[in-house]
Amino acid sequence: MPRAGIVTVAGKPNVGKSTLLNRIVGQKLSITSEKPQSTRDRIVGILTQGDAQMVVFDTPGLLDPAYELQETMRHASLRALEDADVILYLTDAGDSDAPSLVEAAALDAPPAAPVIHVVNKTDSASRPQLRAAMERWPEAVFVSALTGDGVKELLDTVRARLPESEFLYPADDMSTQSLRFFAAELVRETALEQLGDEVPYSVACVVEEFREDRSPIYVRALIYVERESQKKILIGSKGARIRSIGEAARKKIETLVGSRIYLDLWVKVLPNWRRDAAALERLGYKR
Ligand SMILES: Nc1nc2c(ncn2[C@@H]2O[C@H](COP(=O)(O)OP(=O)(O)OP(=O)(O)O)[C@@H](O)[C@H]2O)c(=O)[nH]1
Ligand SMILES: [Mg+2]
Repeated sequence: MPRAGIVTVAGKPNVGKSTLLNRIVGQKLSITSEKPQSTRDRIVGILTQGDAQMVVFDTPGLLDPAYELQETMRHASLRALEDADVILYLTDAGDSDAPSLVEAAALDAPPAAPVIHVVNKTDSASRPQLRAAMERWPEAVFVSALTGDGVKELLDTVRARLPESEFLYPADDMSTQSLRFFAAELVRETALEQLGDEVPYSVACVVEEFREDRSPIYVRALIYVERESQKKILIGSKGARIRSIGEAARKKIETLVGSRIYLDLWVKVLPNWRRDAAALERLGYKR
């Protein structure tokens, strides 16, 4: 009997969950950033190897929500924990004071699925930090999602915990989400990279048109910000910033899709969308 199941990657913001998802599926699917709170929704990546299939859920970093968008992010993370057959709880090797999953997620009771504690970023932690983490969590699996160190061993451990089941998706599927969705995420990632500290939190992106019947493929994307002043920053002097974001994002989308893209980018103001349930729904952040 083959094995198959949902593997949920959870943890506090910025511990490397999305980097690990990408490492596991061997493709850049989930956006990553040195800025926390880059993932806002559940991201699905599928790894099928031999007679085992892992449907990996990347999740938003666990935090105490301060506004509506963060509420929907927390909701997505909690639901992915409930749906899991196996949970990978990630912490940063540099943080040997990290809370447990139950504390980080403020859960009333431990989740039903088995939890594997994964200590990430072993490549950048100091020896004393690693020693402290190993003493505190002798059962943990130590990896570097960035270099791939320890990830094969982690996958062997996960495979052994998967339930016996037929595959949940066709063996060559990479995700359940659309290219349109990933294209929008790549535009948002590029905005995260190219903008200062504050504006990215106010950026959302939606692909309104994705026409594969044209060559190059025509993609029309809207970048939403919350204020007129942010729109000015995003566009930049004589449009320099938006052109630069567009060019870098186009290259990323071309790599993902494997063909040439024409990216038509627009910036719009949607006042205070992060705190507005109707606006969130329109932007695809569903409860
Ligand atoms: N040195 C090192 N850096 C890493 C590793 N894994 C992730 N990072 C870096 O840590 C930062 C955050 O990585 P992400 O994968 O975006 O983290 P995340 O947990 O998905 O973050 P949120 O989605 O914001 O919760 C990025 O700058 C990554 O390059 C690792 O194993 N080693
Ligand atoms: Mg992430």
